[in-house]
Amino acid sequence: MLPGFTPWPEKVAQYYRETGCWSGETFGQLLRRQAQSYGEQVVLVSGEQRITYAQLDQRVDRLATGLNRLGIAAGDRVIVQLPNIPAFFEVIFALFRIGALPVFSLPLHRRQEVIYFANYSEAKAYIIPDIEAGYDYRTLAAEVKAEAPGLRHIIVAGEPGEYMALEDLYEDLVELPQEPVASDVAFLQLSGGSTGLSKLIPRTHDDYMYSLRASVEVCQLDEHSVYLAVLPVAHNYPLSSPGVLGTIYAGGQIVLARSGSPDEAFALIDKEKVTITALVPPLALVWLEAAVSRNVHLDSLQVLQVGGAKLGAEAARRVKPVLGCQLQQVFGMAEGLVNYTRLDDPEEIIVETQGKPMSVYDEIRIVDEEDNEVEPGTAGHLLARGPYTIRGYYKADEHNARSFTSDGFYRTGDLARLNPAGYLIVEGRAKDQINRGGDKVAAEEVENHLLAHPAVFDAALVSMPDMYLGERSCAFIIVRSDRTENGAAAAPSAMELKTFLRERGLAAYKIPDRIEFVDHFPQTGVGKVSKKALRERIAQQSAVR
Ligand code: OOB
Repeated sequence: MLPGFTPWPEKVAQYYRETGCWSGETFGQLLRRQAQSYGEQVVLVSGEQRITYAQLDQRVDRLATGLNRLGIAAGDRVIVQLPNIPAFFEVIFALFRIGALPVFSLPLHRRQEVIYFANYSEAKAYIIPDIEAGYDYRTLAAEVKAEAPGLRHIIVAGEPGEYMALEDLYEDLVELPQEPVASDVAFLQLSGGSTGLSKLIPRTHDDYMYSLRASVEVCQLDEHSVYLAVLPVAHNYPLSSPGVLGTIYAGGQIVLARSGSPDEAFALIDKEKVTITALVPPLALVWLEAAVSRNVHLDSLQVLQVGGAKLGAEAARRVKPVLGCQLQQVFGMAEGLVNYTRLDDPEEIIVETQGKPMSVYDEIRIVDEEDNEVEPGTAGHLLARGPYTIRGYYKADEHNARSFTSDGFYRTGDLARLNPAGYLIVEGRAKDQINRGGDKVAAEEVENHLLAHPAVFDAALVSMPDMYLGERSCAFIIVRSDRTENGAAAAPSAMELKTFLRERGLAAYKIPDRIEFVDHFPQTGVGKVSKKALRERIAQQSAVR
């Protein structure tokens, strides 16, 4: 078993097996099975390229052979930072087949994030594209390699430069080592981070496969489904809710988009007869605007999923009349629990709630500060436990003690209430995180980077309301007194601080949208920084402007 992984207690695991939640199938086996059932059907469409299930299965075997020959073996961790291209699928399934673990990094991650994941996971290899969206990942890899001594291989999907070409690793299949078992950890997914840096989330074949099966059922996917992948596929939502892996589970077809722009997406929906896609709320707003102004109807589209952040009821109400498809709200987390509104739910439920747990085996509780259940219908802290919700982060004992109850419930950090029909309404957040239109920013992480600036005495990052993204971030800064006394020249400007963070190699979505200089922070009764007061202050200030 992977060191640093917290398994489900044996009795619980047995129960999930007996009830059939955990089927014992691995991802490597799933692809093999689908290649047998749907061999000649197209699984991936990327530009002009069309790849069938049988072709994908063969390419995966050949890549697994090459990766294995390179020395990547069962249990090894490999950072995968690939955009929505076929190589993403070949790489992850090849790793699954040899029992190596993808560590999912998002395309927007930069030096800080990748170095941290590489060292935290003790990754042996790092797989990148050459240039994507104008950014050269080989330059990033050089910087990462210098700070992550454990990285032995850098593999490039595309022009390799000084590194190794992924294409050269496809070899004739020789015998592969024994495949992993379904109770093994299949990969490490990223958390949004609530205190400090993101934690890694170990997901097993068993638990993740179950989440696919339940998602496919709720979302009614089958072999005729065509899923458009707009969001970066490494994220849990487009990966598995039901996402690209759910589509493979159902025998359907995946259409890969490189961006979420209506120009690209609408054309793909029309051309490939897409039936379902998934967006975050800001993108859904852009699509609604674009559909109205261009007077387009996305005829084949049956379901538009929106999740990752809260969708306003007003926007939710417009989806069906404007786009002509059913809206499905998705409230999930990489740690496990996923809630969906059902496709046949009444309009009010679909528009006003964030759905209900996808499985009857999900257990949720809404509690107060003392972990006592609140009165039905009142808001409280959402706790979750179940067959696909983790029991601990990877190698994070101290953090785990705070993030899980003694009886194994995950503390989601979300504030929610239940309506009488058992649907969740997200009311806010207790965790110190900013949800920037679906991109999660851990306040403490950004504060620590700000504190590294010689002129910064203290920093507090909070959310401020934003019409488009839902929330943006605002950093309140106290400048060192010697700086302010020495005159304006010595105190940094907001622009300088942003540049400082960017040059440190922090993902762009974590750079504060706004910076406010203050003399002191408001305090809570016990002398902590009152982020609530700071949030109220910036909300008022931005409303005045
Ligand atoms: C998804 O996963 P993560 O891990 O990036 O973020 C999880 C957090 C939740 O705890 C919650 O705070 C927020 O994102 N969230 C929502 C939401 N969906 C996610 N808040 C309000 N309304 C929603 N509909 O974001 C994710 C994973 C799987 C499926 C969907 C989303």
